[in-house]
Amino acid sequence: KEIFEQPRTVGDTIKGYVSRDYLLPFNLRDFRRILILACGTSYHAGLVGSYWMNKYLQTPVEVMYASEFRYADVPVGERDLVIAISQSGETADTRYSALSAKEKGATVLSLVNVMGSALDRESDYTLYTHAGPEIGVAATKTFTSQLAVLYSLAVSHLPDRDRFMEKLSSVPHMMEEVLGEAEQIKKVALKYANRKNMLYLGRYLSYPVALEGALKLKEISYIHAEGYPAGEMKHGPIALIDENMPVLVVVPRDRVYEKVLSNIEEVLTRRGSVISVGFRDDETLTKVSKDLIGVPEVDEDLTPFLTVIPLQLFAYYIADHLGLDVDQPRNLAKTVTV
Ligand code: F1P
Repeated sequence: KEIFEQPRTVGDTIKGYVSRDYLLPFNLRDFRRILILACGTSYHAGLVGSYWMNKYLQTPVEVMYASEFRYADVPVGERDLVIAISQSGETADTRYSALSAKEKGATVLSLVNVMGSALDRESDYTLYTHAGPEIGVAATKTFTSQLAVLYSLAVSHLPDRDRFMEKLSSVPHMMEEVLGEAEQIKKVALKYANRKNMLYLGRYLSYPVALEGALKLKEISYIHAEGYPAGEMKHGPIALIDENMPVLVVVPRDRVYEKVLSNIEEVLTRRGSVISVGFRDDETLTKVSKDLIGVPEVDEDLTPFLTVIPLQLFAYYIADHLGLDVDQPRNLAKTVTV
């Protein structure tokens, strides 16, 4: 249900940012550095956000797992902006990382879904995702709403910002189109329901999407899945590939498209089978993939909004087929407060 709500929740989130209801009293470019801290799915959203910010802000942006930041002696100071991302606003690692950065003089801007949550109260500034309550333990709809806010932030200072926001406003409609393909995605997913391992690959903006897809499969289907930057494959994971290793590749036609095609060739040479998530009607992909899940063609910046949906559904349909509780997966808590 939450996966299917995304066109509305992303639309609700975008509205306030398009109309400039949520204005920050500072410019992101005034900071020496931006440090994004988060856990789990929120971390993956932060990673996508960092690519957008690097592209449009020209301010150094780093992303770290909050659980690592807490113990890593990262120097932080007054000219740093910490963006702490958390659906619940209660995740202990994210909260305590933000608090320690604040004590050292950094400005803390939190991005939360739950108004009045601890992180909301403890931060200097808060921006909200308007995704509504998320009951499923595995985060889905908050991921795409977090993306919407991060994109809005990355382009907020641009003279032609309105043009970028207009493009963002077209996303919910395109998400509907992807969800309209749910039955086809289900058919593909069920072919892989009995697998024990999967590899998810992507480059550039599709790399965090691959990480997120693999996390969803682990969380709700209990299938071992590894997300990896496609270009790093030859530095190790390529050894895993044989006819028993399905490789899901996130490959929209973007600046790294040709590169990823050559990564797909590397997989095929080793008899791996490729499931690709790319633009529909991509004839080259049809030829090299065992299965192609197509999404509408979109500006490369916005591809993560669309390509993540088939990955969420892929994990969901497999988990459901295996008779697993998709909302309450074993061993997981919605909010990790210790
Ligand atoms: C972070 C998170 C979720 C994950 C699970 C455990 O939560 O890792 O992404 O799906 O629910 O916690 P949050 O800080 O975004 O609330």
